[in-house]
Amino acid sequence: MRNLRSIGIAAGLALSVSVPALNAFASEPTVPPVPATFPAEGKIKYVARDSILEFKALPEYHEPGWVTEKFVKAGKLPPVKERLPKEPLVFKTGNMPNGVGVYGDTMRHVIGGRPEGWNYGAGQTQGWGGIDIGLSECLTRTAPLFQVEAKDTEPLPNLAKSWDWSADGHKLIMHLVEGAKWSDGVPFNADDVMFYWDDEVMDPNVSPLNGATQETFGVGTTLKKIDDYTVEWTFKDAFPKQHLYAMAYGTFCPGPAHILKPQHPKYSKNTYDQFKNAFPPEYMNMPVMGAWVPVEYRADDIIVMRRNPYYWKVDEKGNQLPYLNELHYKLSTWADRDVQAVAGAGDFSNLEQPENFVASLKRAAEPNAPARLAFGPRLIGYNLRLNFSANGWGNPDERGQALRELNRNEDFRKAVTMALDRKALGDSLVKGPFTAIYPGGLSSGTSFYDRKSTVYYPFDLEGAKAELAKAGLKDTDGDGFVNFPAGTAGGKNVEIVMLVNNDYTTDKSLAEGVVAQMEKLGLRIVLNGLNGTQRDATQYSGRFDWLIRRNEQELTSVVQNTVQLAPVGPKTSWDHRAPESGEVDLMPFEKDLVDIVNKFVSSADNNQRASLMRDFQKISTEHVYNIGLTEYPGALIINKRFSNIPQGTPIFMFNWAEDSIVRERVFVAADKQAKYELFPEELPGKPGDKGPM
Ligand code: BQZ
Ligand code: CA
Repeated sequence: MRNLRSIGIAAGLALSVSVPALNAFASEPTVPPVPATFPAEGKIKYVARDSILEFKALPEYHEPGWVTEKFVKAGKLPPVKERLPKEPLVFKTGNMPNGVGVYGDTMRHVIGGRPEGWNYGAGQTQGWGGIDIGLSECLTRTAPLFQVEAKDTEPLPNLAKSWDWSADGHKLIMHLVEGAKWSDGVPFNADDVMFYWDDEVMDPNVSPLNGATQETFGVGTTLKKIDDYTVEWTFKDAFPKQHLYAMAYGTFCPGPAHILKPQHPKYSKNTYDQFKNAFPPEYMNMPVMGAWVPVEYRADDIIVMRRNPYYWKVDEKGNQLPYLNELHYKLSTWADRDVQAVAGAGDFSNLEQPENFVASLKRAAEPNAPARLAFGPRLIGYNLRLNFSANGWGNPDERGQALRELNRNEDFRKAVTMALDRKALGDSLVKGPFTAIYPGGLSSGTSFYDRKSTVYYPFDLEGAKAELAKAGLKDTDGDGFVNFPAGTAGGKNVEIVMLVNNDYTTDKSLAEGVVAQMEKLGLRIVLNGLNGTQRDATQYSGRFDWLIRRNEQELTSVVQNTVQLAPVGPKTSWDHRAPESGEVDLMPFEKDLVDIVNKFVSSADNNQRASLMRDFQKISTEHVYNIGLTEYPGALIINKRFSNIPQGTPIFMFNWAEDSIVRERVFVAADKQAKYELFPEELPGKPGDKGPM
């Protein structure tokens, strides 16, 4: 019989040596628990894609009476028929929940952002919350597709009224709406499309808001003008239908070339900075293709928009849209948007901060509540993202560089993810069935989600500490925080700067939760809280170690902003971009993710696409590519006086609800109209003029 003692010692040694290892796998990687159900109301009524809109000429057109009386008869505007395209975009009555509407009234938005200026194409924000969505009309439109079954969906026509693929699928001929005009009466045509493409997307010195680059539309893609109303895309892949989604909001919404071009450095003595800032918030009546035009701006108070007399969309009776004459954007906070909406002082909110769930639900449940509140799917999620660039993006100092090397160390990332108590994080926002364990990767609310393909490293603090030790970090000076190895960053405590958006209570709550939980692991986190605009600028320049960011469309719809799933190009990822060299230093598993995304984008086979996304989910969660914190449902809050709000509209999927409810066909019945208009019977003035006319 073998010497019992030696077995004992060996076993003992084995036990002692492998204790951390044993602990590390005390919690085997698994799949996330099935999330609790919650009171989601408003089942979506699914419709066929072509039942929503079409382009066609109608026998007659109409406009609000006061426009005819005060503007057309006074010779200030041509007759409405001349202000419309040959074949305007016609919203079909069958898809309008309450049918053809009437003119009048206002929608009062409240937003937490602030306008930098009107140069969307050069990367200026107008304050979010639906402003840029309303101003920007894009080649295609996807937000209303939430009501179309995933299998037969394809982006809707918009500024591009139709498109044809070449036989080999490498070319796409796109036909633009003919005869549409900017809100100042100047024709819209291919020159606007080409200015956006050549002088904003393709110009490396210009970064449009929402970050479109050449790779957004496929590596190597080109675009050229054929004639005033035709442009031609050329793609490396055959039939990459996916790119039609990238031609929707956020990434292909051309600005007015006749106003922008003269300020662009290629055509003027302006610097790129002067170009970007050529249209400050005070510049009124910026020409738009959208339904409303900015006519009044009072800093930290309000932006007022008036109906665009050249808007190129009508209802089936020929009534020129929009029905609503005026839009307000009260410049407040995101949390106040919820409060004002449920109280009836504002008209709209995406309830997306769980801290406000209970109070909002209570108020909306009262018999005389002014607003409807309806929860949608679990599509609001947060991720902790690590800066993976070790070749210079953001010019890190020695400490920052050492951190990025750590971020690239899988043992380090496993330590972080296993030290997160996601249940506690969710409960810190709101108790109840709303929040769910979210390991990272695709949102559980998207049709591409597959729980079995999602690797979840459960909360296990001891196991996490073992992983941290494996990553070579020890607390060498006994103060409770691990140190860099001697010779790296002076062997000082590892100190991680985490970038957070100060505009949201939720972002700050989660950040504080992460700081506290990382402290138990022995990692010292320092918060860098900035407002949304500064956070974006800091993030896009790579000046961060870690980042807490709410999920965007690539994780909630997959088909929108798809290239943001992985570093497909030098500037497509949220947390891994190229330095000046243009090279992204991809880690091996990232190369696999990039391959998968490129294959997904160039595939038209739905089964293959679903399988590719399962592969993506497996690889990205197994390698802890992004570290999920929590996810939960949002609720749409809309004042009850509005009609034509599609039932079950999600606050966020292909885009935000400001787009999905199709505001241009929302109306208020005559007997419910309120007197909120600040500029009744007035229209936008000339570009740059003060106020409406
Ligand atoms: C919705 C949205 C409309 C941006 C913004 C803001 C920016 C981000 C994000 C959301 C706000 C509202 O989100 O929170 O409910 O109204 O505007 O655009 O968070 O800071 O950069 O991606 O969409
Ligand atoms: Ca220490």
